Amino acid sequence: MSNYSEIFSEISELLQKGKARDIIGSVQKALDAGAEPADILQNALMDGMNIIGGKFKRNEVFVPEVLIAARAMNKATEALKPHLARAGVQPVGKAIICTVKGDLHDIGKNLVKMMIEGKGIEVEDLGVDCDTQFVVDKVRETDAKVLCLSALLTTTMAAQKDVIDALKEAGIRDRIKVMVGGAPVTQGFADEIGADAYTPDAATAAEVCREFYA
Ligand code: B1M
Repeated sequence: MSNYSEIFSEISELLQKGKARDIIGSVQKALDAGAEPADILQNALMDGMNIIGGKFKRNEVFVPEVLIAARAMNKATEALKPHLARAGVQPVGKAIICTVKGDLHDIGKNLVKMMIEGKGIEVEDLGVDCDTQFVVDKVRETDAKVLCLSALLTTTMAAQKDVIDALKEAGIRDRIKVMVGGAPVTQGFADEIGADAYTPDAATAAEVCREFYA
């Protein structure tokens, strides 16, 4: 049991309730009390995010609650970032995320991004309606290990295949793991287009993504 379990529980609960303003004060309180930044990230913030992720998966909380918790997580990690950098805590690796060409839906993508960040992975968000060649160029330019493609429309699912085909054509398919998801996407579709993983929700996406950095 950590010496800081009381303040860590307080931070975890504030995160779950999405109290973005209060959480910064509590993170500072933990730092002032001598808690290690990495310990705060792992045992307070990620703990809260994992609890919310589990509840979301079981339909015990819904999108608005997850979004406000994610916003609180963002605020708290921003406050913690300079201390983490000083303590030499490096992200475990990098991932890229985007919504594919022709598709403007980004709520699910943003949730997946937050959950993956909650696992200590740095995520470059390319946004929505991402041109296939733009995504391929990004993969070539960065050392990201995982590419996450979101599609919400039956008409834009095909663009996930386009990205995988274009990566093959560019000769860089084996450089990156491709994860696909979004409401119309299925495991069968993912297998058909040669994706490395399909996950139905943000919490599972983060779990599976983290496994690629083992
Ligand atoms: Co759109 N839309 N929409 N829409 N919209 C849907 C998707 C639709 C199902 C509604 C319906 O008809 N019942 C339908 C698609 C039908 C189909 O193709 N099967 C639809 C349509 C038709 C359209 C337009 C064409 C409407 C029109 O203009 N005629 C248009 C298309 C615009 C475009 O993209 N080019 C359009 C526009 C919009 C808005 C802009 C108004 C808005 C988007 C706002 C935004 O995202 N900023 C919108 C919305 C909000 C929806 C609904 C209502 C909600 C989507 C959402 O955010 N869900 C949606 C109906 C519905 O789903 N009930 C609908 C919440 C979100 C958390 O879930 O995105 O599924 P979701 O993400 C989940 C998982 O799928 C998964 O994790 C997330 C969290 O667990 N996941 C991944 C997502 N990406 C992942 C990636 C992964 C792994 C998991 O790994 C890489």
